[in-house]
Amino acid sequence: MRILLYNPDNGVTRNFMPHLWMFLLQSLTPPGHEVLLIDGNAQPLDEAGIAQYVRDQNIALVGIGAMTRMIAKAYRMADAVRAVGVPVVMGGPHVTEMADEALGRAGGARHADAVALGEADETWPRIVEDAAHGTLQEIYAPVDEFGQERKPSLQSYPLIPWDKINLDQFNLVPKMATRALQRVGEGWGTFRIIPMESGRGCPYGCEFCTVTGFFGDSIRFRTNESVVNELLLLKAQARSERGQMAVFFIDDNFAINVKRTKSLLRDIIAAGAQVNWVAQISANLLRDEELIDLIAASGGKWIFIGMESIDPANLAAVNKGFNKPGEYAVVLERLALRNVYAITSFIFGMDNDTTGVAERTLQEIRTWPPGLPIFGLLTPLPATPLYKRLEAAGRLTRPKHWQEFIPFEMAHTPSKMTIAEAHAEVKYGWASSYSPEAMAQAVESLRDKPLGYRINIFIARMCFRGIYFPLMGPWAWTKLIFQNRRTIFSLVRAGFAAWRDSPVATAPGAARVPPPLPTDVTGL
Ligand code: B12
Ligand code: SF4
Repeated sequence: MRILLYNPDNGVTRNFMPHLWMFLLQSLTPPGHEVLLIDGNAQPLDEAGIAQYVRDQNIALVGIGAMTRMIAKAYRMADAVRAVGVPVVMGGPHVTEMADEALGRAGGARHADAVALGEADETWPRIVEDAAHGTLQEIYAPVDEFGQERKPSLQSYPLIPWDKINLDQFNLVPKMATRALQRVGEGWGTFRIIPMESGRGCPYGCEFCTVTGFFGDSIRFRTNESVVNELLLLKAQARSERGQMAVFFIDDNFAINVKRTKSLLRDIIAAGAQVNWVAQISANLLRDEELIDLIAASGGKWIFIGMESIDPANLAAVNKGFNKPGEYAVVLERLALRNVYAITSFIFGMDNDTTGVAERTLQEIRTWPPGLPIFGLLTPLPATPLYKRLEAAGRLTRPKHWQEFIPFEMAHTPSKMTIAEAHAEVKYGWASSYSPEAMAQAVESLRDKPLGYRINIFIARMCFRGIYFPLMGPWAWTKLIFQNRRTIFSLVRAGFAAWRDSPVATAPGAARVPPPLPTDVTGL
């Protein structure tokens, strides 16, 4: 049987990284079936396109996974597939919470023939076999023989054959530059960010988060050996194509068990399996200096920190009182000392927020080492404690906000400001943090660091800006480059100065050698 796994795009931004679930389920598919993957972020498709593809490729089962914000598109694509007579199974965080909606039991249209609830590692092989025999059930739940919910162990994690998967659609280097860049430094013909999990689960239960409900508070880890082997495979693959590979450890809280994280990082270092990596770690777990040393030594470059707010009252209200705004600066300084930087995520529209919250937050941010601040709005995702609280209080203005997804738009009324004011705060946060002046300031604040770090922060900022101000075409990029021409010029000038003073430039025949790209240019 030929199976298509499809992840819709969100219609706003392009994801820089493929979705792990597709590769994982592909690896867990029983033998005898062929699995094709389409990530809508890399290969955009519309309803007619997917219907045509399914017919042309003789697909017998389509699996669709989506977060809440992509679910409306996911349903439209599922409808198009079902209209050509091919069954659809859906999975992921949204349909796990809203299975009746997907199955048409909540008063609306039916979009899926079957729904996989929760983690599908153990149910997927059964789904495939049932589909092959024409006996697809409506609901697949991960339960044991007593009907109790069962969380898959990650101890026997499958090998994802990254070296055999065609990853062309996820190469971030433009095709036309591949040949030339293969010859630069260690090779930059390809650059991919690969999602990898080392563990699952987070017990903290922040009010707005789906994770504790979905993955449960049972924390599970892969073996160190399995993670290290996957890193070695990726490293070898990058070397063989004269390209670069970075890893995003998508664990919800990569250091949730600090002892285990340290042991993993030590094993990575011992095996020489370092690649540049990014991971999500909550600020309270970054108090440990030894952990930060190991992060830096094992290739860690960016740490995503869910700071959410600089107001302790806000944090307490969403059950995230373990975040201590007073220690944010110290944590960031400690990371920066080891040349590790932070993606700092903030939420506006929280119950204690008043107008001016963006500027107050920015005043703090400006005192920190440069990083990548991102701003969002408090969003009641289905089945979260936040959703239930707002629903009970009658504060949801768009209770089914996912049916008509509008980016950066609230679905409930904040307590101390209007919805429009909250939107204006987010806009202000992005515009001020990613203006040409702010970019120049971030680069300038690293003047004592090697050039690679300055280029790194600049490129990362240009890309992150695209989350709020989508950079969808060459014109948008040209305009952005023009606006930031002074910073770009200063970096190019510094690059040539460094090259001119280097021993390479003064060696005989040096004029024919292109300046090497500074190592760590992407930082990722
Ligand atoms: C990595 C990640 C991202 C990446 C992007 C995704 C990517 N390319 O991987 C980045 C950092 C960009 C990101 C951004 C956002 N994310 Co995010 N992200 C994650 C994270 C941490 C890991 C996802 C993952 O790969 N998990 C591991 C895999 C194995 O698990 P999984 O995807 O759930 O798949 C399993 C099952 O769900 C099931 N399954 C999934 N799909 C399918 C399909 C079929 C057919 C079947 C049978 C089974 C199945 O089987 C899999 C194996 O068990 C999750 C949290 C989490 N732990 O999952 C949040 C999470 C998915 N993100 C979330 C959110 C809210 C966002 C943002 C909206 C945040 C924001 N405010 O900006 C943005 C939006 C991004 C966008 N594209 O629009 C929420 C989604 C909640 C929801 N109800 O939709 C999550 C759950 C975190 C949370 N705090 O609640 N995210
Ligand atoms: S710490 Fe992060 S993953 Fe854990 S519950 Fe809170 S927001 Fe979710």
